[in-house]
Order: sequence, then C-alpha cells, then structure tokens
Amino acid sequence: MLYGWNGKILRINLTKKEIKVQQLNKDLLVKFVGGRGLAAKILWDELKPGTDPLSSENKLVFMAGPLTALPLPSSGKIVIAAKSPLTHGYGDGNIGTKFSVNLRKAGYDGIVIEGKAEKPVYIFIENDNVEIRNAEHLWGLDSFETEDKLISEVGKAFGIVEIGPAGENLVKYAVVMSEKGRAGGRPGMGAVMGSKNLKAIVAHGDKEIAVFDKDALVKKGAEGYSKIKQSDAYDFWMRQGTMGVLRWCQEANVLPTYNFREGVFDEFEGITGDVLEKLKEFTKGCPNCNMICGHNVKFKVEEGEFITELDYENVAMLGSNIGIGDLHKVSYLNMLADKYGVDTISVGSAIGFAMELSEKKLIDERIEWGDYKKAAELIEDITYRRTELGKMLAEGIEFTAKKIGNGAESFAMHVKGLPISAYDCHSAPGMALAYGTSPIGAHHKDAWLIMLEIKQLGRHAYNKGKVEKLIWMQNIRGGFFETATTCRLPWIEVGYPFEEYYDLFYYATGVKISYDFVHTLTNRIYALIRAFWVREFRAEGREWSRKYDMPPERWFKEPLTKGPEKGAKLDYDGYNKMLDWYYEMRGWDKNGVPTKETLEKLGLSEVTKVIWG
Ligand code: PTT
Ligand code: SF4
Repeated sequence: MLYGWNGKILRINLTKKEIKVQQLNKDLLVKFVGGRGLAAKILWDELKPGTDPLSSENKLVFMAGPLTALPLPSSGKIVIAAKSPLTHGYGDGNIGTKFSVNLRKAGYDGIVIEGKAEKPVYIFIENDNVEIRNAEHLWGLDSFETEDKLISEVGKAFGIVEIGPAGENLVKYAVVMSEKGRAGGRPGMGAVMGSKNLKAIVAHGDKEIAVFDKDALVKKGAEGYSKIKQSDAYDFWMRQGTMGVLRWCQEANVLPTYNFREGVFDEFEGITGDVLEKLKEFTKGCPNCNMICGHNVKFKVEEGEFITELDYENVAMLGSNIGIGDLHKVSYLNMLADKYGVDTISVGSAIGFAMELSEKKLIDERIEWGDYKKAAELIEDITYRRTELGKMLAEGIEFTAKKIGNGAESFAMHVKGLPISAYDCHSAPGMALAYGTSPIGAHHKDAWLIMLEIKQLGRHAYNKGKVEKLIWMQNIRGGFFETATTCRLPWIEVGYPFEEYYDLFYYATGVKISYDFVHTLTNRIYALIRAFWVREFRAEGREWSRKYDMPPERWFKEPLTKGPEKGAKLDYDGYNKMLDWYYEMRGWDKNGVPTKETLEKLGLSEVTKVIWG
C-alpha cells in the first residue's frame, strides 16, 4: 500500500491523442521523491540526447510531491520541467496554484505531456475523466483572459494553468501562468507548452489522498499553521511579503541596478515594500497557506488604472535594474509580463541589456534607462516577436550578446543562458557560486545564500565553510522543497523549523527521513541533472567544462562605483577555489562532471554508462 504518493501519473500524447495512466513503484518514488526528482529521472530516461526543446520530442512534465495538497503549511505547489529551449539543459520552475491540489485529489502525482497537437488544445481533468479539448477559441488570448474564459466554461472549482501569447510565440523564457499572479518555469516552460499547441490544463479532483497516519499528520499540520502565525516575523511578512527584502538589498549594496552595474539605486525609495503597502488593494495566495504573499496593488499610469501582483524579483528587475524608481510604472510592466506570460526576471534582464547596448551604441535603437514606455514597447516586441530587436531578445540575452558581439557578452548577465535573478554579486562571492552551481542556470531558487553570507559568513571571504553552507542550503531548498513539493517560505521567512518536515513526511508516507536522506537525495538529483546537461551539450557539439559554472565577466572586471561596497568586485582565483571545493563535496571532477564512483554510489549506473562509457 502506498501512502502520501498516489503512485499514478497521467501520460498524454498530443500527437496520437492518447491518454494513459502509469503506475509508479515505491522504490522509484522513495529514490526520487517527486517534483524535480521524478521529472529529472523521466527526462533523462526518455529524451533522445540532443532533442530539440521546441520539437514534439521534448516532454513537458508537471510533477507534484508526496506532501502536495495535504493539510500542512503551504502545500499547494507543483514543479514544471522540460529540456529548456533557453539553456538547452535541464529546466524547471515551481508554481503555487489550485491546479496542483486538484491534480493530486484527482488521483495523480503528475502529468507527462508528449508529442504535439495538430491544433490548439487544452487538457480537461476531472478525477478519472481526462479529455483533450479544442482550444482554438483561446489561442491568442492573454493569460488573464484565458483564465476568465476557462472559468466560465468549466467552473470555479477547477485549478487552471495556462500560457499567454509569449508561450504561443515560443519566446524562450515564456512561463506557465495561473490565477493572474502565479508564474512558473523561468527557463521557458511556457514556450515548451506553446510548442505543443497546448494552451491550458484544467483539473478538478475530490478524492482523498491516503496517508500513513492521518491523525498525526492533521495534528502536526495544525501545529505548523499556529507556529507560523505566532512567529515574530509574521506581521511584517503579511504586510510586505517578498517585497520586504528590497530595502535590505539597497542597504546591503546588492540591489541590481543598471543591468547589474551597481548594487544601489538612487531612486529606490519609490519602489520599496512601504510603497507597496500604500498601494495595496488585496492579498491572495496559494492553496493551504496561512502566510499568503500575493500582494496586489492598484496603480495608475497614463494608460489607465489597473491591478497587479508584486514580488521582490519582479520589482527589482523591472525597477532598479532598468532605472525605474516609480512603483506605478514598474507595476505596469509587471502586469504586461503576467498577461503575456513572460518571465519578469528574464524580460527585465533583456530590457536592461538592451538599454546598455543602446547606451554603448551597439544597436541603432535609442532606449534610455528609466523609460517605462520604451520598456513596455519592448515587452510587446518580444512577446509578439515584432521588431528585429524584439525577435533577437525573444531568443534570450546569451543569444543576443553573441549576435551583437563587440564585447556585449561581458555584460549579458546570465549563467548557462538563464538570466540572473535579482541579487548583485560584486561583493557576494558565495551567492555568485549559488548562481554558478544552480541546476537550472542563474536562479536563487536552490540557494539564497546572500543574507546568511552578508550577516554571518564573512562577506568577502572565499572559504570552505561558505561552500559547506551553500551545499546545505541547496540540499534543503533544491533537494527537499523541490521534490516534496511544498513552499519553502514558511521555513525561510517565518522560521518554521525544517526538522518538522521529517515528521510531516513520515506521517504522510510512512518513510522515515533525516538530513542524511535529504543530502543523499540532493546529491543524486544534482548528479542526474548535471549529467543531463553534459549529455545534451555533448549531443549538440559542446564539450562540458567548468566555464559553464562561471558568473558573468562584469562582476570580476568592473568594480562597483557607488555605495558602501564601492570598489568591490569578485576575485577570479577565489571563485575558482570555491568551485573546486564545491565539486569535491558533491563528488564531481574538475570540470564539474559527477565521477563514476559518485554515480555508482548514488545508484545511477544507467547514467555512468552514458557519461563515462
Ligand atoms: C520563480 C521566479 C520568481 S521567484 C519570481 S518572484 W520570487 C518571479 N515571478 C514571476 C511572476 O510573478 N510573473 C511572471 N510573469 N514572471 C515571474 N518570474 C519570476 O519567477 C512564487 C513564490 C516566490 S515569489 C518565491 S521566491 C518562492 N519560490 C519557490 C520555489 O521556487 N520553490 C518552492 N518550493 N517554494 C517557493 N516559494 C515561493 O514562491 P519559478 P509562484 Mg514561481 C507573478 O516559478 O520558475 O520557480 O521562478 O511560483 O506560485 O508564483 O510563487 O520573489
Ligand atoms: Fe504561496 Fe506565498 Fe504561501 Fe508560499 S508563502 S504558499 S508563495 S502564498
């Protein structure tokens, strides 16, 4: 008997119009747990090396974990994964939505979508009834309109995920959207969905998920909710959510400014969490969460008055990073990105890059820092691929930099093709390493080391202790939360103890876990994902090397010119030393490839053969 896991996933082939249910065995589930663990295993096993990410051969995986939808804190998340069209490596994202809870209650842990529909379709799931339905009437609608239309067709009980026009137009960093303010899959999961002519998935389920010890789980879950509410950090969190960190970033000199040239922004007072509080209309959030953080603001620009949901990453990348110090204007750009279904971080990075290209006269267009109208125009040009610059930027900043040449690559702020999320690292080497070693490219999802680094680890130090902390953090965030798959914010933001999850996991599944389990699980998943990158790069004619784990040149060569950290830049040798320690601790060789011994020890002999012959 399986507990916690449903042990079933849907297999939907859009080319063949085939729907199947696949059973998963317990050994596999315990070995990879769920979310990104199972998704990575499926993509490794089933993709032909060198698969074109936007071809019908790529697979789009929605995968929950054994804690999703259970009565415990913030359990409404699901992972979306595929080979990334942006990076050509492993890509995933994590989204909180009613869809995840409904999918699990319909009896499935995940969905693997294969092939490509002839015409636009959406997938309808209601418990055992699964259908592929026509979506021609939805194609072309933005994500808000799509959600409204689908609700009117299937009813409010359904959870919905969809793409906007950016996904339809295969913008390489299109995301999957839900509920007008949730977004997942920065490395282009929305484009993969669009390439399959899949506009949306709707799900409703009302089955009970069997758990190992229901009474204990319910009790522990309830205790969790009350611990969260009693936390000292709760009130401030409820007021500002992720936006609470913006002022700290400015003070710490890490707020991305002018395409990561600086870490302080003169006009930052116009875009802080305090301004958010003044504009706030209402707050909403993911299912099963009592610390909801979807802060929706009412804002006014020349174009009219609107509402949008704001998070720190969005505001920093569409604000200070492109020279805008007015939350109304930033909100407008954020709303466009959500409607079109394009990643705010990547599009903010693309706009900042274009502004700097313009400043350096490397392109003909004139796009001044801080010009929100031009920025809005660019978001549309990218979404609809309607100008030469828009078309180029829709392929990503790495692509654009290569095309432009003339030194542009040194200020294209990405790692492995994925734009850096909103923390400047001129003066934070540990965070730079977190970006360098993140399994999807430069995202803070796996390790937000920066606050710990600045407050406790000796900001400018390059030492082993920092690398150990990074690995610990990746294990918990990237290993546990991305497989279990619950929201990590109760642990990070309001101090809900991580150890409580061992009990929750046990009461849900009957499997006892500890930190050792989490460490081995993460080593396994990271090794598998790293092997995926190596295999795919080789198949596309690029030999893997440690250069792919290096942050952009700017942070090594151009010191900060302002703020308390003025003069700071990264040290090349220091970074490389930390990278070596990192590889050693994960059991990887000098180029960052998991060794034979490591792969065997982690039970990945199927990988050894492919990587080492
Ligand atoms: C996430 C990344 C982030 S991280 C943000 S804001 W953040 C951006 N949000 C976008 C958005 O919004 N619209 C849009 N068009 N693009 C966006 N791109 C950016 O995407 C999100 C929260 C947040 S808000 C964070 S940190 C935490 N992330 C979690 C995670 O990754 N795993 C986990 N187990 N729990 C997490 N909890 C928090 O969830 P990606 P969401 Mg997101 C509008 O998708 O690809 O992982 O990138 O999921 O439901 O929106 O919740 O300051
Ligand atoms: Fe969703 Fe925020 Fe709650 Fe996490 S804390 S589950 S992101 S509403």
